[in-house]
Amino acid sequence: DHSCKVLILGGGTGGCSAAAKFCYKLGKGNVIVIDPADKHYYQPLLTLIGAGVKQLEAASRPMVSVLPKKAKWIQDSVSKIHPCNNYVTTDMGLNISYEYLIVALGIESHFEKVKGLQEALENPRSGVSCNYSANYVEKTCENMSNLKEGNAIFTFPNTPVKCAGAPLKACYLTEDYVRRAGRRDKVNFYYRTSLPVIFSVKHYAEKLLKLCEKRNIDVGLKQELIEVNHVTKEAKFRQIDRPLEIETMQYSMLHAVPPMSPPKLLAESSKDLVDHAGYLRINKATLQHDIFPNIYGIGDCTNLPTSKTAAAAAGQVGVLYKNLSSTMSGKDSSSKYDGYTSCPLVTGFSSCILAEFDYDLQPLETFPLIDQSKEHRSMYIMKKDLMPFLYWYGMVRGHWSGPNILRKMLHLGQSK
Ligand code: FAD
Ligand code: UQ1
Repeated sequence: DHSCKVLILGGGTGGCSAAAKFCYKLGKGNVIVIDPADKHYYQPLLTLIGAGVKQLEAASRPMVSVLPKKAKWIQDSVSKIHPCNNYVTTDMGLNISYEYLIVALGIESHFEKVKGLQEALENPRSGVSCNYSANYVEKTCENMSNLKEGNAIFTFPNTPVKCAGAPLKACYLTEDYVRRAGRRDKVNFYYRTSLPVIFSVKHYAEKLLKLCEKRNIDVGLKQELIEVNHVTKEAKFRQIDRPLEIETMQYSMLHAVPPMSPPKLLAESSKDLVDHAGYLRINKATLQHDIFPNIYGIGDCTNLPTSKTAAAAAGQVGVLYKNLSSTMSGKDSSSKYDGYTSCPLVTGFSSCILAEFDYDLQPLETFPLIDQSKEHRSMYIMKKDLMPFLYWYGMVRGHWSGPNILRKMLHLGQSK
């Protein structure tokens, strides 16, 4: 069995970035990362892979090449955390003890919770796809090119999801594709979300709604996809407020986003680890666990009340590093996370609205000279070409903690 100073559960966006920072600080032999996956995914690229702009291979690299060389990688799944005794157990039966624990397990997708969805996704001619899975993302692109007439439907489930803009991006991109292909008048577009709003930040939501109006995308709020029948090509929706009202819609193309949930092992390990919904219970400013001071959390598996994105994890990793370092030397955590998150809302094949905001759902934008609530070609290029570079060469190597410093530099002499 193993023991280490810093144990990191999950080698995704948050876990890998945190591992890089602590390996610089502590050197070889002090950091262990546990993750069963062969590959590390840069998930934000999946939106563009679904649209056929990038190839699937560009979104992943072998886990071994992305994790820091000075970290020890144990390729296994964590099955239980023992927070009172400072060790974890894995599927293969290893016990790994730690002085400090960083939980970065991400969020789970549950396709099986929508009746018929799994079968529809597996069927190559169903017209159903999902950008959230490497297995089903390429079907989006195939379905787009097969979309000649009828209804194209895009859904958002009745749970928190990662990158809350991604379901809408899939809709905009498909609409742009069909328009460019000269078939726009033969296809009807429907965006169906469980949420009461199109986007949680009013400043951007207004623009996004106008865009839907202009492009003739029908927006339906508070509606949840509950069933897919890929033989009859029907999708069933339930009104969130009136659960007995079920609407059946015919589709030619369906982009379905699954309900998501926190990793079950958190709540199963100890009720003290999680909040009422099962997310890791950490302080929203310091990222330190509410009950266990030697545990920190980062990313999608936490209860931080902000939108779950890689950009948010970038904003968190610098704060986590400073505060856990303080904890290690017996000091109080003093660095504070402001809830920064960002969502590059791709609205077409050469346009993007860069939403950036904080815990209060107020815009917290990096670029002072442009109106970020409008569509820009520059923001599309940033999303497509600059961000992947910043991710692979900056973030996962421990050199990118979000645009905080950049924003302050660009705003020198301005009020915000
Ligand atoms: P992840 O990166 O998902 O990592 C979790 C890791 O935990 C995985 O490697 C997994 O294998 C591992 N794991 C799971 N269970 C176990 C276990 N039991 N034991 C050990 N390891 C385990 N973000 C943006 O900022 N901008 C975007 O434009 C954007 N677009 C997106 C589009 C799509 C389609 C998707 C799917 C996501 C998008 N995101 C975007 C969100 C972003 O990818 C996530 O928020 C980010 O990856 C969260 O990082 P994380 O470390 O919390 O989780
Ligand atoms: C960001 O930091 C980040 O994480 C690496 C993303 O995820 C891919 C983003 O999409 C964005 C927009 C940011 C913020 C960075 C800048 C330069 C505004």
